[in-house]
Amino acid sequence: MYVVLSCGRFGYEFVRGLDVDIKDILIIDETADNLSGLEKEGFRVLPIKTFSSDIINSHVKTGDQVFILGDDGRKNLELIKMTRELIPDVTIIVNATNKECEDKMNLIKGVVPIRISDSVRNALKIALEARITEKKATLLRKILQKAKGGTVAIFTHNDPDPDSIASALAFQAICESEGIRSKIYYGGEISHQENKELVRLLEIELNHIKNEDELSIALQNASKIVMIETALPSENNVLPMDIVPNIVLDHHSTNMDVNASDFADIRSDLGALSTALTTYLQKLDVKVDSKLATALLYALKVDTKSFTRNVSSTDLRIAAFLSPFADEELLKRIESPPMSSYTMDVIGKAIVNREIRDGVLFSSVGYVKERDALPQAAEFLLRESGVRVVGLCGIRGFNIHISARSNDKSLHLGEAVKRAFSEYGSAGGHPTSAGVQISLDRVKIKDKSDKELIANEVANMCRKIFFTGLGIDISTKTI
Ligand SMILES: [Mn+2]
Repeated sequence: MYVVLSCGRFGYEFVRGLDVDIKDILIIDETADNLSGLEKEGFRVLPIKTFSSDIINSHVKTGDQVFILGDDGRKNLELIKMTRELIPDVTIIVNATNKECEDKMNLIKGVVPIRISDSVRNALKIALEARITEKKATLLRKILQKAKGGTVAIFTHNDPDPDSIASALAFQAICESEGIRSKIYYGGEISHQENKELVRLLEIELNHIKNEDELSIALQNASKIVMIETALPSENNVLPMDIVPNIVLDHHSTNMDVNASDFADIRSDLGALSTALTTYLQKLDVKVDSKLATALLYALKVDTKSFTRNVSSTDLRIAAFLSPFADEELLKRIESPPMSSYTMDVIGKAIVNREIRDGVLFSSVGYVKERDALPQAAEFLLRESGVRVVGLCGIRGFNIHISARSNDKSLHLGEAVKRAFSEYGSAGGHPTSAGVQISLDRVKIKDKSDKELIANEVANMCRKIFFTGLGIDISTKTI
């Protein structure tokens, strides 16, 4: 049996939500008026004047599940005590109306306090959010209708990451469902192996803007300009500074004013922009196919570090929505892309040449044919136990490249590398990954045709700067 002692404002909804046969629920309350509705719905009710030991004794038995759902926390506490004295080992779920009551109730064994008011507030919040998204989605549809006949130009940020690629893809799907042509543009390059694999496996069509001419053609042909995961023209995107985009969608907060002529939605409450785009897809009834779902889910995973960082309840809800549509096999292949045999060779060389001092690993591989091999090898080297920072140096064309990786939380690798190398070339990056590029002219070598000599000189120079820059003493020999 389920016995409800006192119902309160939200208790009625709570009772209706219980996933049990309603004939097994008995509701006893001092407010008789409220009970008639429940009685009509088939619940067993018992209106009383006031709670007493007699009433509890004759209606509650050991083994019953007791709910105390009144609005008055102190009264609920008294009811707990009264019930407990008569039936010591009954479990009681109780409405803790405030923190003070909750703390007191938590001290009593077998009592589970809940904050019904918080649940209601959350439900209201979700309902309100849904309403706002619906309004925004309708507005977006209206705006896009005006772009019919032309091509919507969707711009991601430079070196697009999975979140911007998936979000752009979702925006394209919205355009498509409205019967509008669109093209996705990006500047910089698609760098990580995983990102390349995402684009390749899902056959995503992205247009690379390589120069001013290509940009002006793209802009001339655009009926609407959309910015995805980037909010300010010219900042980390190919758009000119003086342009006002029609639509801006981002999830990074910015101190600057976001300027959009038609529509802007900056969702800094979300872990990934893909979450926001998925809610638009839902509201606009756009079909989410397996390709799109896979891209969006992968983006969500990357941006939230597999749901461990910056993740909101909305992100989780959207992930749950996407996962049945996503292609698990494809997702796996994107996450661990195959390594080329060339990269394997570079890794082999990097392992042989490595030197480790105080958890800092430096290695050098001389001339490389594929630049991507360096970051992949650097990442691999970081897996060695005890290693916290990796610097891997290679030469490509007329430039020296260093890929650096770190798992040391007390270090900002990008800053460290910048301090060490900025006087030689360009250097910098993120807390856990960084890069350096130095022109070969900076290395003083007599015989410029002797590649082996050049590689040795470069390795010696970079080794010294790297170790010293990270505060490692290189005067002593290592074994
Ligand atoms: Mn993102």
